[in-house]
Amino acid sequence: MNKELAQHELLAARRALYQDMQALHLSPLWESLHTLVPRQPTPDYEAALWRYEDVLPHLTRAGEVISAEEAVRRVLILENPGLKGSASITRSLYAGLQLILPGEIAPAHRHTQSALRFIVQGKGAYTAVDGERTMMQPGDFILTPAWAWHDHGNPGIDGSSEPVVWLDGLDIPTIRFFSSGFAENGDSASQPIARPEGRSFAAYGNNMAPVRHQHSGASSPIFNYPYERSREALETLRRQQEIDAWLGVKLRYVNPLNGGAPMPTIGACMQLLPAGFRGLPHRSTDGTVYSVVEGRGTAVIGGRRFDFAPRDTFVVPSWATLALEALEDAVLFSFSDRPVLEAIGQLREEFLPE
Ligand code: 1HN
Repeated sequence: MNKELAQHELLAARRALYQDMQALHLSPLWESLHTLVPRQPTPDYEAALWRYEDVLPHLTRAGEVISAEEAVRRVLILENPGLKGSASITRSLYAGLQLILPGEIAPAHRHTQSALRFIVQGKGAYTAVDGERTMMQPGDFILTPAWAWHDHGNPGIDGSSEPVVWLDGLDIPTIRFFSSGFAENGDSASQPIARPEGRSFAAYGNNMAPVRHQHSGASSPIFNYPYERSREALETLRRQQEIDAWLGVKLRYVNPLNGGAPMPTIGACMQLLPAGFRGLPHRSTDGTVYSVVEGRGTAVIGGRRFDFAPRDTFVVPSWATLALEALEDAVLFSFSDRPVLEAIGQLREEFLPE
């Protein structure tokens, strides 16, 4: 028998083996080893940008065709073009833009998925989390920790009211991965108020903590990190010339009780890029979602240019290089699964020379 024929028969025998194994749900590792253990991350989702200008008309139409009550949450999911049908913006995270119109209520419920809200437009809406309400202002970073009761409402302020839009970030795909999701609805649309507004921030938002009351739980006891404070911190630091060549001025939100991330599965940051900033490229294994608060500029993601403007959302995949450029002073909010990667020893980061 010649060598080629022998080879041909061997391949046929392999195919027959694979075929016969199928019914037993067995498959040969050696055919997929390299894909299973790549030399470096090969994310199956893409860099993408949603212009607020493009999304808003659809969100407005959604406001015309469905009430917040009927929808429960009136949200347009920002689905990664590489992950169609998955309701995911990265492999581990979900993002969506939520609209609540004047007078509407999004009813109380709770779930084991952790959520954040980043306020994009409008004033006069509140969110209630575990018995405490907070009014939401553009740029505020708000937490809904796992299993916390939460509802939203838009009563307006001083008789005037406007539509309010925010970016929701949830760890839905992570919880789906672990098949650990639970949810329940509240008894009433608005949960009972147990504490006056501002209690959590007064107790934990000033580099101090109550002496006798022990906060329990894996998430930060602060549930509204106001934009005013974050913006002022960035402004002070930039005036002192602490401009990082890769990140501009960048701060991460912390749980004041342990210095860690605000929630176990989601970390968040706010950064300022001074006008004219041309950042050096960097990459990390946490796929990251950005929301533009102020200023226009460009995110160069894996060599592709995405021009951004206020209220736009963009996503940077794991291990894709990101270089940020700002035409005007720009402020970017971002969130990612970084605390999970850190906890399991999977966070890698590189700051490249150019
Ligand atoms: C949710 O509870 C909210 O509370 C928003 O505003 C988006 C997406 C999926 C599941 C629950 C909210 C959500 C969500």
